[in-house]
Amino acid sequence: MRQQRGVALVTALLVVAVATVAAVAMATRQQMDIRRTGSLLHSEQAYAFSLGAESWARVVLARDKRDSKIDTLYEDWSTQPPVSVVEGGSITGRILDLQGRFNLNNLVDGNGVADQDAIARYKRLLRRLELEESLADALADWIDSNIDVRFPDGAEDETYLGVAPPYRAANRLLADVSELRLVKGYEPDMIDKLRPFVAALPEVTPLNVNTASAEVLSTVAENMSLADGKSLVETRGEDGFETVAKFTQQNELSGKQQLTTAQLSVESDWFLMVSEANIGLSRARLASLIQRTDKGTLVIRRQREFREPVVAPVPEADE
Ligand SMILES: [Ca+2]
Ligand SMILES: [Ca+2]
Repeated sequence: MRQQRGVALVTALLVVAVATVAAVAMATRQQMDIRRTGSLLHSEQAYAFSLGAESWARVVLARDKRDSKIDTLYEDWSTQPPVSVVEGGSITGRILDLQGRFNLNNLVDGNGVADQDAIARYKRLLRRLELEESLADALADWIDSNIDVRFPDGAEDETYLGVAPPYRAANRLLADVSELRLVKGYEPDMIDKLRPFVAALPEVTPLNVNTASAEVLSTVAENMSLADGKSLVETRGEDGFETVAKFTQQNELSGKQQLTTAQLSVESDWFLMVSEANIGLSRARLASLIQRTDKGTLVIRRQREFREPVVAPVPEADE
């Protein structure tokens, strides 16, 4: 009898214990569901805000094209970042001009044939950044359509098929600067050093001398120094060069190798809108490659993972 009571008590305790565990598990799961749904909603909201920033960029760039013939770093699209507080968080971003950078895809012409002049310019940029010139030949081979190895530093399939895991040379335009990681000789620290000065645009583009950095400007002709580049930036000032001719007439360029005006410009068609939205604990980053044409602006590509800084120093105006 005593033993039976004992068993009944143990059974009752077990039932209570199981019921408690089940109740706690249900409550915890419900709470997690609520949290998960909340963070999912926040991340969707953050992405929507990033897309909003992209639309803002397209409007600002289209308006700028109507209002001005040249593009400088002191215009609204460059100086007015859309930093703003939105419901439940904030969004920040910036429009970058990619035509003020050396376009790595300029190493080949429209037919996939290497452009010796562009390769020479790229070598000067590599030297300026204290990187090995040999990186130029390797990249030209990676992009050019043929499979002939450039002398002395080129690399085609033979090189890449010999690594583990093996792969082949792309033999077409770079899709993104990060693709450099696959090219012979390019180490991550070198790519980071190059990153602020280069772009990988889907067509051959002229360099906008009104937005290019002193480093890049000092490579447009042979035998230029970084000081020449800095002095060109100073001369250009806030107003910029009105025409390419005004730029090529500058003292820093006189007597230097002839530049073709097709390689230079005073305006830009290719931009990158980078933004970051923070809502609750969720964050969305977005980089949109925008092409500006006479007919309007087009978003050519969107990336949610990228290395470009979202908040970079806006150029200081020289008084
Ligand atoms: Ca403009
Ligand atoms: Ca090739």
